[in-house]
Amino acid sequence: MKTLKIAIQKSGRLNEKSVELLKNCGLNFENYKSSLISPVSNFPLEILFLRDDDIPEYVQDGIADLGIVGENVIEETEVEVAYLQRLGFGKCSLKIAVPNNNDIATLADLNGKAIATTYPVILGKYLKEKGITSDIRTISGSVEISPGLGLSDAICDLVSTGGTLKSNGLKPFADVMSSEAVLIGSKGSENNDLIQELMQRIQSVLRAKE
Ligand code: PRT
Ligand code: ZN
Repeated sequence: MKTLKIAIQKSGRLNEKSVELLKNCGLNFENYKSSLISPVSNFPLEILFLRDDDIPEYVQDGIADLGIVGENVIEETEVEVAYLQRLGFGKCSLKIAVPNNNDIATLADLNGKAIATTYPVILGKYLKEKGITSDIRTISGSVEISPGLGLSDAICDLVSTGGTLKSNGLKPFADVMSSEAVLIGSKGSENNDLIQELMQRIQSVLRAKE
């Protein structure tokens, strides 16, 4: 039978929980930080360690059969993949936040305002749906310092505890999307017997945690 490939984050917020989940499924593999690919010794599976941003496309293109990644990354990259299972970790929400002292009171007040984000696709769709026209400024990181530097009037970024917003003098203003880590597969992958087997193991690990 063909060996499956699953792509997980190499390092970062989802790495540890992804590795833990696979190990709890009874899969034996080495988790060397230096290797990009690790064979599983007791299941026809290889684990690919990647930047999270690359995971949706690898799965869409069938280079990996499965992937574990945040819903926010899937939505932003606009790929066609099958959502197989919500995994209950990596929970956060994408929010618009504004400086504590500001004159933005309603969504309509964002018209004509500059919003800094690393999520221009999701934010663009959200604003369009609400009939708002803002100037979306795409930056690659440290979004929270942008209003303080005078680079934007608001931001749109992921929030979990809210501590980062607070320490940068910002407050949450609108919820754009909520997100958690999910198992995705290439289109049609639901029908593969090995994937079914793996999904059953994942589901029983998740049930045991409830
Ligand atoms: O290197 P690579 O590209 O793989 O990783 P990355 O740096 O792009 O992503 P990483 O590891 O930071 O996050 C991976 C995924 O974790 C995200 O895509 C989300 O699905 C999920 N996640 C959950 C979060 C957070 N919580 C989170 N709080 N991702 C980022 N943050 C950041 C946020 O951007 C902000 O800077 O944490 C800060 C806010 O946190 P609080 O707790 O202060 O609110
Ligand atoms: Zn990333």
